[in-house]
Amino acid sequence: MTRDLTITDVRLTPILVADPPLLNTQGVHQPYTPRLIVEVVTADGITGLGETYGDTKYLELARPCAEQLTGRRITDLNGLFTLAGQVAVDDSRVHDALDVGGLRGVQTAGKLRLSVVSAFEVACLDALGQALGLPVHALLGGKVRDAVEYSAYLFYKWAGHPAGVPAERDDWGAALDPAGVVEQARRFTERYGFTSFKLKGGVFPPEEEIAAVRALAEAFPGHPLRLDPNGAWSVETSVQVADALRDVLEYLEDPTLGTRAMADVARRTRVPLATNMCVTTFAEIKEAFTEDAVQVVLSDQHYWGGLRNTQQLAAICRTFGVGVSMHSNTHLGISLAAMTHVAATVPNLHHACDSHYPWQSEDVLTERLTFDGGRVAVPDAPGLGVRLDRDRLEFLHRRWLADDGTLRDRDDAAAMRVAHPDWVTPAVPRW
Ligand code: GKR
Ligand code: MG
Repeated sequence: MTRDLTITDVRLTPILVADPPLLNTQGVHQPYTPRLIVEVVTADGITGLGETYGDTKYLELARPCAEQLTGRRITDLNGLFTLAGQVAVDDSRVHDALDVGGLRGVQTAGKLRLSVVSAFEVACLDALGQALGLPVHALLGGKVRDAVEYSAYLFYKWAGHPAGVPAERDDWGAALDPAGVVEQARRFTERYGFTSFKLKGGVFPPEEEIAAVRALAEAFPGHPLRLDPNGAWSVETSVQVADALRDVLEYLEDPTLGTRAMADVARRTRVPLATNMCVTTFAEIKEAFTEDAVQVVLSDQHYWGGLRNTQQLAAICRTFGVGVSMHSNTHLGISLAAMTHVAATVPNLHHACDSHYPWQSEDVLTERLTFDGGRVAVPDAPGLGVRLDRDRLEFLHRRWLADDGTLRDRDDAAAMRVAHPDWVTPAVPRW
């Protein structure tokens, strides 16, 4: 039967999802965080799903793109880049500004466009897979593994959001010292079977974070450990931390800001350096690889522009003998499914991927994805292999509609000021 792959409708639904009070160097997560859910509908009535950042600037760009998608075919994936490139972006919103809360390096109009394209690309692939009866990984060339490994993403954390702030409760408790971090890690292993651990750092002075990683090493001997302060340290501090933890770290992630500083650190330690901040676009690869500034690049299908760009990045890393794995920011099951499909096709994926998913108690799917032994089984059902729960989507959208605008743009420093009115985003290097 011939399918009509023409796009007849595109639906964009901004939502707010519950997020626990996770600490990072800029502040703390808001009680609710924005995401954008994309639905691409074909003439045959097939609906493909995509997901990306939901802050206003993404939504403002996604809307005109969505309007122009109608009438195109879901197979025209390359055309998505051209289309997004033709839509004007208000540069004042993004130009050379450090990403607030997202901690993904410098924000540019180009990166913003790619983050929007990625959601449309995933939705088109989901629809195409359903039309052909093939899983997304098959459209990407086929899986080379049946399950994708993820690491436990540990955060310093308050027990709850500040009193009086509307928020969902979580049962993780506080984690503000080495014992709390180890306890959180234990719960991650009990609940999900993770065997490698990443601690989000840049929150407390480096000695305290070194102590937390040491405590993890003692509690989980031989397990891969990572520490990521999102560029909060000077070169000197980064080298000291690397020295202090050289026997237990799988890698140190973005200890300091910028390719030059990362290269300085890399020259002075044998601990591999990973990044989702200084190599975030194809244009940034040449300098970083020439300077040997990073040994592992953490891709993210959202800001790299989708699943096929992620494969291209992985191929470049393979060519230059640089490791590859995956970055995560607060996300739901559609993105986890997309990430799992593409990760399944990358032969040189030798590090467990990051995922915030265990922190997200809410989702828009009829069935949550699950971690078994720290792994997500690669779906073999047509498309992404996930289904939208329209009532949940509507519920989370109504929360977005009810918000007066304070939560629609992620701002971890503003969230911190609710508890600590004097808080200003720390200047870097912080230590
Ligand atoms: O969720 O606070 C967070 C993270 O710090 C996130 O914003 C980062 O983008 O997880 C990310 C990272 O690895 O840098
Ligand atoms: Mg990182």
